[in-house]
Amino acid sequence: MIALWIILAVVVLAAIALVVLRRRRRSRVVFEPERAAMPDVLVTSVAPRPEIDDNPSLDRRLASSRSIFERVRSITSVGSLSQDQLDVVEEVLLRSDVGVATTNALLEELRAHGAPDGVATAIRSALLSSFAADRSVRTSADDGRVPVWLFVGVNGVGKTTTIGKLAWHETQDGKSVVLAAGDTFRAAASDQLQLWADRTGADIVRAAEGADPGSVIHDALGRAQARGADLVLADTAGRRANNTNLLDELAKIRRVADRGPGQVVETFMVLDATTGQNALSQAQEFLAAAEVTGIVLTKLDGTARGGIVVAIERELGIPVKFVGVGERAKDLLAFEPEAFVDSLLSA
Ligand SMILES: Nc1nc2c(ncn2[C@@H]2O[C@H](COP(=O)(O)OP(=O)(O)OP(=O)(O)O)[C@@H](O)[C@H]2O)c(=O)[nH]1
Ligand SMILES: [Mg+2]
Repeated sequence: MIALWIILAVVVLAAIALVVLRRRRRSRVVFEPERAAMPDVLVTSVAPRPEIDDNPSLDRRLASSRSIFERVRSITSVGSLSQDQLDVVEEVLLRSDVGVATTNALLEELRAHGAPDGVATAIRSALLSSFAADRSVRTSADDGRVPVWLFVGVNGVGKTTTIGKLAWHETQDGKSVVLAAGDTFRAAASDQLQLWADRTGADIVRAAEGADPGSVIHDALGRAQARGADLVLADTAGRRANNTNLLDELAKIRRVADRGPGQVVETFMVLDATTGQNALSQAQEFLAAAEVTGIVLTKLDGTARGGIVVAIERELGIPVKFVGVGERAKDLLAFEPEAFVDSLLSA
């Protein structure tokens, strides 16, 4: 009898469990929202193409740096300055990356003598006095040797792009140029330089990934001499397994480039302006390893705060010879302090 009751209870419980499970399953059904009807025509109108300004003015290229100086441009009073106005000048100059030394020198001058011709004029002469006089670029070597421009700098600063832009400028000028793909750290580096060679008609010497950069430079010099080329532009790697090797390697490349048919007439250290004061500390390391004769400051079109040009020249004592203001061939300018400072300070 008890066994009968137990069987009955089990049957009833099983029936209840079955009903509950079915309900649950039903409640888990996902209802997909109705799809929106597809439009008959996917693109109804074509947006107008953005206007491509082939040769934007310096003001437009330096827009980000110019905006920092806006507050001092708006101080139009002449004579002695109020403390508030001095504070504005200090803040703007520090924000612009000109550095503490230039900022303090100018503030002292403004406190002592005021700004008889206006603040913009006072800043203009303070900034211009920080620049070196000579920024000529050497294009010929001694005794009929092949002139070499060597490019050094950490990765990503714009060495290869700068070489491409200069190859364009020089070939436009009627020079025959050989590019030496001395960055053998990764294959893509040579491919990137090859694109510039194709674009500009410059000759290129390259080797497989991992090859000795010195031998690439050596071969490029041989090619340049055989063909009577006017200039060799030598790319280098921005990184190695560790940085000590990189600096050693640069010194070695330099020795090779300066031997036999070649003569290094310019060593350009390429710095990225958007890295601000970090660019300065980076530069110090390279200065020790390579005899740098000029700086190329790239990416001044970006979020850079143009004052870094002033700090670099003042603190490193090496002239900025070119500035990069974009990614295209035309976006490399010979650096002219007056035009640059006027662009920052003109209304
Ligand atoms: N906006 C802007 N971008 C630039 C400028 N110069 C270079 N670039 C960009 O910066 C990036 C890095 O440039 P690269 O020329 O490859 O730099 P690199 O020093 O050769 O780098 P590694 O070969 O890695 O050592 C690229 O996307 C360039 O297009 C410039 O003046 N303005
Ligand atoms: Mg490169």
